[in-house]
Amino acid sequence: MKDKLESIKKAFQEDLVSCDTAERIEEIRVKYLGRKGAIADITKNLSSVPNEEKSAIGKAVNVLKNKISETLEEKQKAFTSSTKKKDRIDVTFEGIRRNIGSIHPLTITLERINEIFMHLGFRIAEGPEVETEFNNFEALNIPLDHPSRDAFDTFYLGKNMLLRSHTSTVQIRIMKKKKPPIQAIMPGRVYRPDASDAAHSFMFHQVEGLMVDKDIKFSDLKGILNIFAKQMFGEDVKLRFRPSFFPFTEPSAEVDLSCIICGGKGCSVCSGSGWLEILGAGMVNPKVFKKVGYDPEKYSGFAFGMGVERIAMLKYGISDIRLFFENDVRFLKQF
Ligand code: 2U9
Repeated sequence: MKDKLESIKKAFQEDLVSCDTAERIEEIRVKYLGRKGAIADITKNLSSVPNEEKSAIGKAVNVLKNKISETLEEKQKAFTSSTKKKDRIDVTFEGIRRNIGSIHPLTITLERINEIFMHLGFRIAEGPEVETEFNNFEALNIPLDHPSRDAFDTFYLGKNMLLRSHTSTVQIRIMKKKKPPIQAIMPGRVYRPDASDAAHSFMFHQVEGLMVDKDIKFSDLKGILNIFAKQMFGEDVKLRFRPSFFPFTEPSAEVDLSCIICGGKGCSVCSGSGWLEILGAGMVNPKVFKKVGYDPEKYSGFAFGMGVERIAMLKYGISDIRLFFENDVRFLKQF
């Protein structure tokens, strides 16, 4: 009987090595402590043990039974706490909220501008931000002594190269390459070394537009810009064209929008005038056509330019341009 007890003890120790899952712990418990297990089997056979040995063997069986039971309980506890820590999934636990962000207000504005002009038949054209002096100034009839060509008003990069100060360079590139008809808008970043304040940034975004063909008139420009203003700011807005001067357009106009806050009556946003300046425009100067090899007797065209930040500031009531570039989530998440 003693030998049998020893062999049960040995078998149990061997089984413990593979005791690493909840199922295996239960299997071993049944094998040794179950109704038909090894301990039950040896207890049944106690009657055949001589009386003088019965008490000692009985005690040894109990000791082994308790040892097996304690060991399995410890294994069970260790296993439960390790699965709690690592592997268990608490389905009632609140999920991790991912910060998915939102579309930047300048992107929303730019995409809306693009969409309006695309529906009017304009294509979208892009070009490089590093440009030649010819494309940025000379081709646009901007003379050498013009203040915008001063080193304080343009980021020069080296001989004849600069960071474009408007996207008009893209119009020049298209016209140098392709004959009319042309109907396109040019969105993109532009650079001017202005000191930063609520209204100025050394980098901002423009959308310029160009339409060139036979018989393009100022009334075509007015029609297109009126549709744009109504689709961007609402059916009730009006435009006002004031005579102005730009070297690249003749005649030229600055274009005002009836105040979207007061409807034109006069308020603090429009400084009591009822109007907000939103863009510049005009008929392409014949001198510009000559620079790119177009015959100004044959073709005419209009052009316009607007600052995307200015449009977004008016649309959303934003009073400081720096907010667009500071990446403050408290600002950005409102759009
Ligand atoms: C070509 C010929 C003419 C584009 C034009 C303006 C008037 C204008 C400003 C608006 C606010 C620049 O962003 S802003 O500071 N733009 O007033 N832009 S006409 O005229 C062109 C462009 C290209 C070949």
